[in-house]
Amino acid sequence: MGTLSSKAWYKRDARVVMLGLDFAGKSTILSKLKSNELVETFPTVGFNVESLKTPCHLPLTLWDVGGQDKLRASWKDYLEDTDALIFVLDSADKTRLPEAMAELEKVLNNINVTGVPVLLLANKQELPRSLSLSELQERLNLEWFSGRSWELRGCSAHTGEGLREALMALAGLLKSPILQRRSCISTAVPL
Ligand SMILES: Nc1nc2c(ncn2[C@@H]2O[C@H](COP(=O)(O)OP(=O)(O)OP(=O)(O)O)[C@@H](O)[C@H]2O)c(=O)[nH]1
Ligand SMILES: [Mg+2]
Repeated sequence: MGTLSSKAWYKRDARVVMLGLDFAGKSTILSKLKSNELVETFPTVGFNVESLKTPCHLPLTLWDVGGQDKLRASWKDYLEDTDALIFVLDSADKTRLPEAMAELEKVLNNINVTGVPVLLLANKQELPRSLSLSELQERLNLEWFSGRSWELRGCSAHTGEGLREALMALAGLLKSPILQRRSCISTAVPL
């Protein structure tokens, strides 16, 4: 295990991993955040990664990992040393919501993300058929989030709406809870 100081995000860019089912819009979000452009995407095989800054200038490295079923077994490989997780939901796809929730539960149960803050991004909010944040919240099991900071935010990678606010929320999530978690680890592990 590395030392506390080598892991502290404030000594390097925060490492943020973005997961979610295929077609949720992760890569579209990443491009929109990076260049403010709406690009045509292809299903991601492997990952994309970009360096970004939050509106309050917090530097971060954002990993966008492919979400197709056969790729999900590799999600765990990205979770070590992660400072925050973003889980993207397709708000307009009610049919696949149970699948998305099941994958979210699995990720949150991964030992490497114990206590790591989570931003749930309900994407595609501009579509008229999309579920509202309160409808989505009703379907979450709040027990999955015990012992960690989390937020549910809506956005649209197509219009860009909500993305700036999402980054602000992410910055807020990154600020203190992770330090608590790290100091818990440092006292629990004999030096
Ligand atoms: N209407 C709408 N469509 C979106 C939005 N964001 C992404 N999409 C579309 O959703 C489809 C999938 O987007 P991607 O960004 O490739 O999805 P992904 O989550 O990266 O998918 P994988 O790489 O397979 O995991 C594309 O056709 C996007 O244009 C949005 O906010 N609104
Ligand atoms: Mg992708």
